Amino acid sequence: MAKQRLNVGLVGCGFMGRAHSNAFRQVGKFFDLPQDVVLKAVCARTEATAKTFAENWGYETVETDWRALMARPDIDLIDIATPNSTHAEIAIAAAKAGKMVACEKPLGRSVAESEAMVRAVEQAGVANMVWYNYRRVPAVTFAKQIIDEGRLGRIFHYRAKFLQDWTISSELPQGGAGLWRLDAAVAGSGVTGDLLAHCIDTAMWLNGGISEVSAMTETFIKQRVHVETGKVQAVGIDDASAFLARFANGSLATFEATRYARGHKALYTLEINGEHGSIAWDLHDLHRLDFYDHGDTGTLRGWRSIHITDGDHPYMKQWWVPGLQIGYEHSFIHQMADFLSGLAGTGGAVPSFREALATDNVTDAVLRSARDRQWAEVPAATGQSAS
Ligand code: SOE
Repeated sequence: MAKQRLNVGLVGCGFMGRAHSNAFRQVGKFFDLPQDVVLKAVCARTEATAKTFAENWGYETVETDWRALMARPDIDLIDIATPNSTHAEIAIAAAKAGKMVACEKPLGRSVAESEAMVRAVEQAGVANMVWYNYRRVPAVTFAKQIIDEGRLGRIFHYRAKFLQDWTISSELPQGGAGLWRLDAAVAGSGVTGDLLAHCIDTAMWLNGGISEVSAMTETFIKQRVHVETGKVQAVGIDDASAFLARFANGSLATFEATRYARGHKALYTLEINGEHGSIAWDLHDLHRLDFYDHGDTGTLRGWRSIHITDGDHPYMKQWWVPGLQIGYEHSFIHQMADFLSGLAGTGGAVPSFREALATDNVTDAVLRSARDRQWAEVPAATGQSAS
């Protein structure tokens, strides 16, 4: 039977535009899905950029204004891989045009933007997802299975860190390609929305909703030249952010993210301690899950490091033979595979816009708490999916 075609219109040609395009190209080759993903159009502000990108990845056509994609009947899914300040406008226009929407994280720059985006996709009834890709690293998905099977028992502690060091130099400007992450007007926030958002998404997926937080943030370099104005301007983002949290299930947590941890490039780690066992995971060794089972015979008890490369491990039978590893880019492919199988009603789930809003409610409470120097409540999370 001929497969349905799902025509993608990508907006944005940076790091995430490449990660998403790779997922679109690979997903149908490794997963048996009811749709064929077609790279229909790519949009960038300059034609030359769009054309070079289109030639490299195999997009059929190019646009230089994303609005043109909305008017095209041959586009089914709008994929947003642009800086945060453009997410809301593009997503809302896409929903109004009846397109499915996939959006890079975080959803909006603020809760208000994210709520408007949720309203738009829900009113239009269009499929939607946010690229919180780390859920789809097989070891992290396997951690979810272990927790859901009750192997850890009651959870007492959740600990997560996301450490980088790429903004330590005061010579680094703010604004422009990549460096828009340092410009609060474009990014919304600093490491809270960029890095902690990943940790929070994974945490709530694994351990349920977060009810309150107590945070501190710091901007170590308070002025930087702005690429667009050429002037030295105040830096409005948080360079580092750390918070204590209580989950709705009673467990306690600590979270930390920074771009000033010299020597760490992208060290995302998490550890969960429960009544019967613990698990730990580290992005630098992403194909391993460390597991401690208190039910083991006393003399043999100890942390085991499970190589998540067996055909029985999540997603792994789609890849190579047992023992051979996969990497970062595969998490995006898995997310696309789940999105497509979810569309076909065969299960699978992704973080929807509504779930991503729950993450934004936490990051918003983190920034509020840091500003007010007191505990902040998180509005009740709704819509966290079970898978
Ligand atoms: C920032 O350096 C960044 O690229 C984030 O924007 C991504 O979401 C994260 O996965 C890696 O780090």
